[in-house]
Amino acid sequence: MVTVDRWSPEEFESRLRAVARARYHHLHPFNLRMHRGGLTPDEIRLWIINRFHYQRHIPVKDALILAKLDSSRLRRMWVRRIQDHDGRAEDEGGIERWLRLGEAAGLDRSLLLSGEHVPPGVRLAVEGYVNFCRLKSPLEAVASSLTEMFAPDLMVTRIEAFEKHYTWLDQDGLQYFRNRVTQGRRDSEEALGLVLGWARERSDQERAVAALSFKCDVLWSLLDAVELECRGGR
Ligand code: PQQ
Repeated sequence: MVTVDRWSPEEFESRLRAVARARYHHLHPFNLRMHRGGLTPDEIRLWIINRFHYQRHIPVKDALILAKLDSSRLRRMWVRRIQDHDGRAEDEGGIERWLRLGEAAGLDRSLLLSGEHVPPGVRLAVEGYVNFCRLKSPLEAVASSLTEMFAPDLMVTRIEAFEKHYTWLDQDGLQYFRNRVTQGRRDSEEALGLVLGWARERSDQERAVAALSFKCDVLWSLLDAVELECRGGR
């Protein structure tokens, strides 16, 4: 029987980072265009509407992960993510802050909440992520969140781009991104610790890398669908 050596923790972590470095959506043409100031106000609005569809499903997928965790310590850790998005009261949390981002861009919150203007490609990408977390092991579900290792730097780039190029948008609306810089760093450090500790075999490590790769595809496909909408849709 051939046994395959487990990667050292350093090798495993560097393989995870390499996947995200090469395939995360910071390289997507839509994001590159956003960062150099090339999006029209309507394209920014379309992106906000479509990304809201992603945002509103994050606490749903986190609840599915929560249900897989078998200790109070882990559930306490993970439930905080749901509170970060849903808030502890009606007018708090990331979802509320994203609705305010929409308002800062001149979009009524009822439009975002209606789910109108969300094309099939975005719906499928988001549903793919939620179902992945519903059906896969805790290791794979948590590993798929590790795109967040790269999200804080992207948020910083995005804030700078909005401050420079999209000054027509009320800058108070950027609070969502400002909060995510710290939340994303903390969330990804916690998730990385779990993934490094749980992956005991080389096959687990490979599954974790594949899960992260899948999540990069989700984010990439979402922006492909937004880009298609910008060009007039299907
Ligand atoms: N990813 C998660 C996750 O997988 O649990 C949660 C979030 C992300 C967020 O709350 C985000 O705001 C977020 N934002 C971006 C972005 O705007 O580029 C990316 C990601 C990500 O990498 O998955 C998340």
